[in-house]
Amino acid sequence: MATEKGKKDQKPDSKKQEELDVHREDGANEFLTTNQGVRINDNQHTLSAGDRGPSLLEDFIFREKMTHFDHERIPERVVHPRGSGAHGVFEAYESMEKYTKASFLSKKGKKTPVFTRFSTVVGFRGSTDLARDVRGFAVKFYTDEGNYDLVGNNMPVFFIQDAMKFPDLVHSIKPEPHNEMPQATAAHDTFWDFASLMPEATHVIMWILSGRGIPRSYRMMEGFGVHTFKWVNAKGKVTFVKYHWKPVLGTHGVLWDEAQKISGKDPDFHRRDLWEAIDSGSFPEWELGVQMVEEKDEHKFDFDLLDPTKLIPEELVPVKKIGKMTLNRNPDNFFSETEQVAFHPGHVVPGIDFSNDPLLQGRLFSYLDTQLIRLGGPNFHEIPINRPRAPKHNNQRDGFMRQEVNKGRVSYEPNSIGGGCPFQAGMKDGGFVSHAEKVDAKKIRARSKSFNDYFSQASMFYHSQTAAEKKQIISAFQFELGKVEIEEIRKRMVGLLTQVDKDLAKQVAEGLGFEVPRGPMQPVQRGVPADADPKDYEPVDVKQKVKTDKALSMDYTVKGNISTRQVAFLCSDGVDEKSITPMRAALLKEGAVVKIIAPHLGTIETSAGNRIKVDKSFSTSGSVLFDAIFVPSGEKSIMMLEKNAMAVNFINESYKHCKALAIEGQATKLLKYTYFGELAKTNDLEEEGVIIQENPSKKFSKKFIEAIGQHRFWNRKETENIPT
Ligand code: HDD
Repeated sequence: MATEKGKKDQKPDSKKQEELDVHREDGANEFLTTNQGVRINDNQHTLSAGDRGPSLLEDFIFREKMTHFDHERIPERVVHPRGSGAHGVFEAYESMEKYTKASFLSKKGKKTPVFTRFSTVVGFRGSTDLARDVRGFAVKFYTDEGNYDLVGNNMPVFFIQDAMKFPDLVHSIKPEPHNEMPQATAAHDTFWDFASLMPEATHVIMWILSGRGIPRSYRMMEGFGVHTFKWVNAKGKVTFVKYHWKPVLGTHGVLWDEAQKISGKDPDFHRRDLWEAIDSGSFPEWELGVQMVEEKDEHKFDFDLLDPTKLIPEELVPVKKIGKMTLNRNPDNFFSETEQVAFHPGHVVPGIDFSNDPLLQGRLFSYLDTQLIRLGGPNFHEIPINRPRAPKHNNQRDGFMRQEVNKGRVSYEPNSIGGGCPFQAGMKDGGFVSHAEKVDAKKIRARSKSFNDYFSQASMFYHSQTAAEKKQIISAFQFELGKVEIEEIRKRMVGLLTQVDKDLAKQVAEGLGFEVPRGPMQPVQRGVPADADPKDYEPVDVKQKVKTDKALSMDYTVKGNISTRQVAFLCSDGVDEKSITPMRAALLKEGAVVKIIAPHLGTIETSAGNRIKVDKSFSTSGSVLFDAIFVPSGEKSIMMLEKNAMAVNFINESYKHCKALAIEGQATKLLKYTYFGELAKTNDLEEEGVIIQENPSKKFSKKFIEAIGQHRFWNRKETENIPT
């Protein structure tokens, strides 16, 4: 629930918000009514013949209520059904007029309202946030020239090169059709069967099996437009662009063991995290960046700019930051806003155009089409969250649930009766004109051979990872392929991995209990058209200029900011106030969130006899829901915690998951129950984020804050052997 304080902190400062205000409904201090506005006297009983008799058909109040309820559900999105959204604002850093005539990018400081929805792809609406998956990152800009939707993901590349394969991809990754299992995961035979036959998917698979597939927070993930788009300036000059969203808090992930446990402890972890951050006034921010390529340079790369399985390494084309998005208001109603928002890559404004990426071209059909079934007809643009801020006038009429009351006799064009209105807009009046690209070609079903390099960027991605990141990818493959029942599929997939990195393939194979298949790869039965020459579809090995790109490693991200990081204080009765108070003050000053975790809810008594409120008990919480753990001093408190298996487990698990830990004063007695207690006797664990302090000192909290700012200590040794 939004606190009153939180609500006040949220900023309804945009024109779009004012427009939504007209539609917002609030029952506070009002009478309960029917949908026709008739006040209801009894909302407890149906109308019946006597108090023990049958119900009467004439009960219009019951029938209306029940009918509405019976029709409450709409189809969930065919992909990306589970998501969370928020309102916000985009502010341009500078004019980009030289490259695009899009008005929302035309002036430094220009503000445009936005609505952004993040999502997982595979799981149903009620599934868990921490599934290993791609995350959707869709932004609707309510610009003064109409709505512009940037419908991206948290990974810059996609599974397939042609939209024709999208239904196959989605069918393979969704729960299997005979028994609808498993939920929200790619770890099953049909997906890996498909992936092992579609070598073009290898690159994105490397991303999904890295920490990017299990983000710490929606607020801590990058976003990408994926395709190459076109920007067009007022003179008609084209620049190719790739979009990047860079989170101000950095890009961070969790461990797979942690992700699985979070899914049990709090399946709404990302949803709650986004909601609470906005509610508390810690507004999430992303900078929008673009990689720009002049039209004449379209063919200067080792890969095809139209191929959505390729990225442009930042080493080759740097990302220019052009603005910032701040999400500053939670929706008032999940269904009306987050569920009914309809994104479409075809919602563009003058100055933005499409490239010929065959995946993008197919998307331009799919999104409008899907809203027709999902939102029940052609008038979904009239739903408040979808309405443009820019004036809208045309001759489209009628259809289910039409809300607009169009005046006049005219609903056609040209007309003389309506004075020719509404008019077509010339370019100077902002009329959209498609980029006049010259196309002179035969009508064929084929793909350019420039798309046939399937592995070199997958290798670049893998080789750009740190040792700890590589380890995580290897175990992710062992897990995912370990869930596959048909051995031939596992082997075929490992065969593909040999093309990425021989050692990767070897280690994955070891975990699966077989040797890397020797000799040439088995013939790939991948999608080759019936009469085509399979040779035309053979992977080609292109030596990329860029072998590694540090932007691909999450270790390279922004660090040091602990704002909104969740810190658990493990306490019990008798906790030392002198230990808690300065640490809490220091953390709050940096914007962190402190939660008191104790054996029971209610309050605990400090050693000074004061009572402090407990936020969560051990049984309703868990270390996986926190970024860092502090165990304050206090003799009696520690005596109670050492007998509490959940408390000791909390500490061990945090250590296992490479989190910052601070242990002060008498709390050091707990060390003997931990898996790192012995190590701490001989080694200084500070470098690894474990701050142990016998006596209070000012530097203590500083060191802890610095450790939390590192996010995780992935190089901590032998953590996987810690049983929790
Ligand atoms: Fe898609 C939803 C992102 C390829 C067809 N897609 C959807 C959403 C996101 C993406 C973020 C959720 C939007 C929301 O929050 O409502 N999709 C992508 C990206 C892709 C991509 C980044 C590749 C670069 N998608 C893609 C293809 C097709 C679709 C190739 C079909 C040809 N996507 C859809 C859809 C969805 C959708 C079926 C389901 C719900 C919706 O559109 O509104 O039309």
